[in-house]
Amino acid sequence: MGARRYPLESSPSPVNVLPIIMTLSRLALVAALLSPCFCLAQFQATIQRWSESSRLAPFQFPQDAVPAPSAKDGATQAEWSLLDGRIDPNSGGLAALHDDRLPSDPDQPGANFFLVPNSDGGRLLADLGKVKEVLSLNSYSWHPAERGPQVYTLYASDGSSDGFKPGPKRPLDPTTCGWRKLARVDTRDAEDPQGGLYGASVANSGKPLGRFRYLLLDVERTGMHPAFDQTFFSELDIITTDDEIQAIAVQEPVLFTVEAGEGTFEIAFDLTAAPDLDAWVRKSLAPVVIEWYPKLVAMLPSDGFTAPDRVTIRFRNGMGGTPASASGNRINCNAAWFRRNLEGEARGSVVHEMVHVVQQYGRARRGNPNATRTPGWLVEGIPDYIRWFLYEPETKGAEITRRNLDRARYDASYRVTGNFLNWVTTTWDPDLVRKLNAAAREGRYSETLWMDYTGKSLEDLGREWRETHEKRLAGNP
Ligand SMILES: [Ca+2]
Repeated sequence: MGARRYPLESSPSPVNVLPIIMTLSRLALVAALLSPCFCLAQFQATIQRWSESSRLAPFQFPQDAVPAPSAKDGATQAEWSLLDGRIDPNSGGLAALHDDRLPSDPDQPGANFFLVPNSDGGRLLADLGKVKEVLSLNSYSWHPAERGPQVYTLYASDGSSDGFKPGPKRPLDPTTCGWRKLARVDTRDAEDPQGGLYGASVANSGKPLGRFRYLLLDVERTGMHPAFDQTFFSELDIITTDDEIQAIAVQEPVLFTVEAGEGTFEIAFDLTAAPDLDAWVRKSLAPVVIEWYPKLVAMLPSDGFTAPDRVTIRFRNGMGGTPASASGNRINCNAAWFRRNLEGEARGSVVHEMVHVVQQYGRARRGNPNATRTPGWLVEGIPDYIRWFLYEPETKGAEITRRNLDRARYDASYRVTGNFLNWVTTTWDPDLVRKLNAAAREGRYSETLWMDYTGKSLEDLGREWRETHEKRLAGNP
């Protein structure tokens, strides 16, 4: 089994308050010193991140600078409440923060805590039930893109001081009502994309942070996306000297990794959920992927575009009726469906999903609000054209027959559109798919392109294509 780790950031990266102070202007510094609310964070946070594609033993960070998540820690039994903000109903709620369970997938809303889109974060309160000696607070998050990074300020209190307020809502500064500011955690960096596994640990070099009963997190949005930038918090641990913590059992992913394109690409097959498919993947699927991923990349170029060089093909349970899906550089394969179709459509479905990995049509809209949206029938038609007419033409899987002639519209998507694209390609423009793909990826798809490429409108092409099939089927009953 090949298995490799790719730490993006393996050394502790403390959030140091000093440089922040030094960048304040003189005026701001004076104002800050005059303000009774201004309070320096007392501790630094250690931050570690795994890139998305590593996904080896989730949340086990290099050299354990950030410890792996714990079970039966102080947070497990604490009483949690949300003082400000609204919990996203698609999330796992507050329970996901301290249930001693971890997501098994980079994009698993129900296994994380997060706030509603378009919101400015919120405040989380943990009541340990009594004053305990707190050693550290560790926060973990996991998301393929903008919802990975964490930004929050940590406060703590033993609840004993005069004027202590147990639930200070925004905009009240907790340090004015009996709280200490322990640290500010900000895992963002300039690197893009921001996806991955994040761990942050607020600790004091092995010594206690202090004796506290209450911990308060003022959580901010990450600012990485206009709406969807609320962190997917997977687990929060509060480590105290009272607790006999245990490790959360994490299954080591079973990975089989291959190189393609003379080392340009690396493709990892994640067989954790389907170790029984190991032999088939090695013998039957891997050779197809090694041959076809570089071919697809070469077939679908556009100016300045670099296709993902690391792809993960993961076999999963619980995908219902969906055979396979793709998101970013990840392909999910329905293990149950694959087991039934190993000698049938299994390999071709991976070819289809690999085309989606190369398409990356979402990119244009991220950088350009005026980018056009490519219609879904074409997004799905291109992979099926490549699959049925270039990868496995001998299977004749996208034929128009008497049975499906009634449904033969150019925009019927998947294999019907694939058949249409094949007809336009062979009849009018052999370079059609390459050009359509480049336009779609660059956010400039428009129906007029069909006229530009073939001299005929899309509707006319669709009608002629259908008539060709009608004539063929009439003359060949
Ligand atoms: Ca825990």
